[in-house]
Amino acid sequence: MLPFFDSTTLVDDPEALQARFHLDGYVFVRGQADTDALTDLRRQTTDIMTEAGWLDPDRDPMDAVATRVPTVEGEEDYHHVYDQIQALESFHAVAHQPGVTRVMQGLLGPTAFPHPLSIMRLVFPHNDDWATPAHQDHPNNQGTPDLYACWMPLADCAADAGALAILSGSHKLGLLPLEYSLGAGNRRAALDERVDDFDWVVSDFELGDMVVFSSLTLHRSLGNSTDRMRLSVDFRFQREHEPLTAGCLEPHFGRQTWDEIYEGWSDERLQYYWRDKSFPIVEWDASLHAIDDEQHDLGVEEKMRYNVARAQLARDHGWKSMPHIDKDYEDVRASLAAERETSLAAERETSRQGQ
Ligand SMILES: O=C(O)CCC(=O)C(=O)O
Repeated sequence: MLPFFDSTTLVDDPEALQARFHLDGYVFVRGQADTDALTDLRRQTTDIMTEAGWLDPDRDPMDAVATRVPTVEGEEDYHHVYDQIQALESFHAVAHQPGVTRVMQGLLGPTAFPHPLSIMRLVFPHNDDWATPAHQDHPNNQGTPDLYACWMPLADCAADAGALAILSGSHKLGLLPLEYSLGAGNRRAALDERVDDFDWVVSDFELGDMVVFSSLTLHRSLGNSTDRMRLSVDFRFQREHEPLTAGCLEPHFGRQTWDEIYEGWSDERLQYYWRDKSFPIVEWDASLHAIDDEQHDLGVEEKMRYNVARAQLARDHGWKSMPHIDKDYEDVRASLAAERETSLAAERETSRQGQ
């Protein structure tokens, strides 16, 4: 895979930065985010994970070495931890750091602001079936076409540690249809032969680096072949006075209210800050996110296979499993045993008739 084009030297030249963004559908810049703040956030995040028993107690928690079966968005084990992370002031504060604001205002102009919907990804190793598939953000977020995502890891993140890759120039393809996929969002873009005209690009990230991409740019995560979790944050920005869908103003997954999240925060400027801004709220169009029944059925099958593989992984490592994946494991084993019994009976009948 080719490396990112490095736009760090363009940060003080908004016109050149924007030109690069419009050419490639992304910019990658090094060393812009405050590394102390990111390290502090990583410490608080790994403390929560340690408390939940996710991490190897014999290793430095900051290494985030996982010792449990991978759990993913949508599962209670995941949300038990993620709900606590959602309430961290230091997490939401990253989107407002001066270094981040500088890049985002360079790209979007002086009214650029982050959506309060802030996302952290807790990506397990040994879990490449769940790597984020190639997709565009527009079907999820909708609203203004000039909605840009800013992705950064919470530690150095080599490409093979699950970094985010970009299909350079792919924003020019327009909006692509969707298919079911395992991985964050459960949707992938249906790629056609036109993508062969573009190159996937990625680089080893160092703490403080970020990649910013448009809501039509295809992006995906690479597999994580380390023993560490890949922890990263992604925030979405837009200009004032441009349309926005209501979901972008809610906490990720909507499991808590902002009042619950803000309990105990010290900086009031980070709370409800968007209420002073002006933008039209537009309907979220469910048809842009829909997949057909056949894709749904394929999804159920894929999820079942994934659960069986995870239940097997838990058994191989002696890790505690999760009831719903154990159930899929037992169901699949029972149906395989029944199939085997039926075919043995058929074989017995055939050989009896042949005697
Ligand atoms: O970090 C990931 O794996 C997914 C990130 C992503 O898809 C995004 O920021 O839009």
